[in-house]
Amino acid sequence: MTDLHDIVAEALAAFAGIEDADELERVKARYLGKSGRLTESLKGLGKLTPEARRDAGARINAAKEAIEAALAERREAIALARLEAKLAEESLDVTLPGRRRGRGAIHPVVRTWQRVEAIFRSIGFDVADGPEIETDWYNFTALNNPENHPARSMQDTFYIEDKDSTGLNLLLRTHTSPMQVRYACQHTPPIKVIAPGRTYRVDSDATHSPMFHQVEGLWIDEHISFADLKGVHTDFLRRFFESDDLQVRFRPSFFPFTEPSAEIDMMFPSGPNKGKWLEISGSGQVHPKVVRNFGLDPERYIGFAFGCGLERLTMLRYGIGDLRLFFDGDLRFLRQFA
Ligand code: 2U9
Repeated sequence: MTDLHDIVAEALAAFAGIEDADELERVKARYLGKSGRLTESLKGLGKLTPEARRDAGARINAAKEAIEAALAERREAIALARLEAKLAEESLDVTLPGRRRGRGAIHPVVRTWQRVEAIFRSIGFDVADGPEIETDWYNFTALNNPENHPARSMQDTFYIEDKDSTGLNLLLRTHTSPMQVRYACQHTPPIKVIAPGRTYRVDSDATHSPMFHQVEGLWIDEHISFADLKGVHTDFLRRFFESDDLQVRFRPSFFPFTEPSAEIDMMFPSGPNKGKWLEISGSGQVHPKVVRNFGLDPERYIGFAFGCGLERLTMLRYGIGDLRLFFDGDLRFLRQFA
């Protein structure tokens, strides 16, 4: 029994150098395990007298408690060291700037949309809004499109399979004109309104996208003329392109909803497009049949309308050569307008 002190001293010394929790448990087994040194000592107790056994038993227990206390202390020290190492590894640098949500930006076509609205509002035009899913009455019939017009075909127009509650065909509007039809049916002249928005056609190549944007204008009053349309449109283009010397010309054309109709061309006084006539809008006097569809007398009221692509306005303003850039979602392109 004299070696009990040695066993305890040896166990304490062995535990002291251990840094690893598994290694500590393995070394513990050497002293407290089934065939550990202390367990072996207990086995010798049977050969002793009852008094000697009680005395030796008490000393073995004291030795066991001393080893267990040292073990518990070491376990705690190892766990603490592990926690400290982990905390040091994961330490936060509170001086770093916080992570922010990326800041969005207005799409260049929407920028144009906003500019167009601001310019027309400043000269007394209201801005109409309306549904992108339309009936064929508002999109085609009210605008004097003949029943067999090719624009009505499935090749050119996206139709919706469902019909509306009154059985009318539904489609994605092919122009923003139906918004003006709705507006004109709900207001009395003088009517001065623009209708900007998304439009849809079955068309997709380098210069056409199945979804694109238009702005159309409508002015209905009693004593106005083509000169008023030309004045308003010229003023709009000069302000939009920030060029007082920009020139405008009208060329005869045809649209089912206007008669007479005209294409509007413009020419920059400087820059890469200097001296070139560029097509920018369509326009005309609103067809008498269309005026009648608003519930107005075409003998009394005269209307002027124009229509223009927002992508085209944006490309000419910023010198963009490819329409697809607007719809690819490439941030290298879009960031230039942020
Ligand atoms: C009503 C009556 C008439 C709007 C008009 C055009 C001519 C025109 C095109 C230009 C380029 C569309 O984006 S584009 O492809 N538009 O040429 N639009 S007159 O006429 C109207 C509108 C509403 C009630």
